[in-house]
Amino acid sequence: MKAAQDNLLASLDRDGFVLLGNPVSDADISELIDALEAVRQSACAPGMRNLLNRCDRVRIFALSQPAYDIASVLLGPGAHPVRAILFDKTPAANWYVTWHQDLSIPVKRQIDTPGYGPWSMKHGVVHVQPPANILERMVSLRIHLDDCQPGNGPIKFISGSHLNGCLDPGEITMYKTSQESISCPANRGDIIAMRPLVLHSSSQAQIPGHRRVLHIEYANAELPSGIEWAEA
Ligand SMILES: O=C(O)CCC(=O)C(=O)O
Repeated sequence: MKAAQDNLLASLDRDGFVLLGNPVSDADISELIDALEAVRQSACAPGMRNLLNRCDRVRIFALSQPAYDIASVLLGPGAHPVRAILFDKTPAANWYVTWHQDLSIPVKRQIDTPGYGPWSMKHGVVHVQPPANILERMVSLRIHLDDCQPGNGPIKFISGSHLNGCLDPGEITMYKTSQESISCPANRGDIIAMRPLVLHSSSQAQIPGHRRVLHIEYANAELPSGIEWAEA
């Protein structure tokens, strides 16, 4: 058990992502889908935000086995969920994302502090870009609610790109041109754990249908100067 946990953490630390095969039961996936579809307002949007607030089932899931245990293994005791987003690709919203790192965190209010910024507002929640050492104390779990095969626009990663902090556009280009990306298909019930700083992107789906991924971010870092984590 301890050896398996060490291996998981070693892969995440080396590559910036790791696939966990099928830790979520079919019953939990079905319940999540039902709860998410009940709060969904538009089939044309690429996803839904603020799900820790908007969907009780997501909040309960984020705080229970297996998700909470995995986050605790990867971040240590004190890990807590801070943001949950549903990403879906459908014929009506068949989007792609270019190579990027996830650089902003949700907080309760703006308190100007050296090293923190820019500040922004996303769907009514204050966000800020913290220093890299805060993002290094975070992990995102991508819970696959549908099979996501090569034709469904799976996420791609550039392995090891999380090891050099927040990258500028020149550094991102350097990674893109000098390193092969790794596409990460997954099945319903699988979880991909990723560091926010690993470069990731995804293409449009070639096969129409749902590609629902519940993305839950966990943190285990104190913020300075009275800045407080929000739950979004
Ligand atoms: O689900 C995807 O394809 C990528 C989503 C994304 O850009 C992100 O997690 O920041």
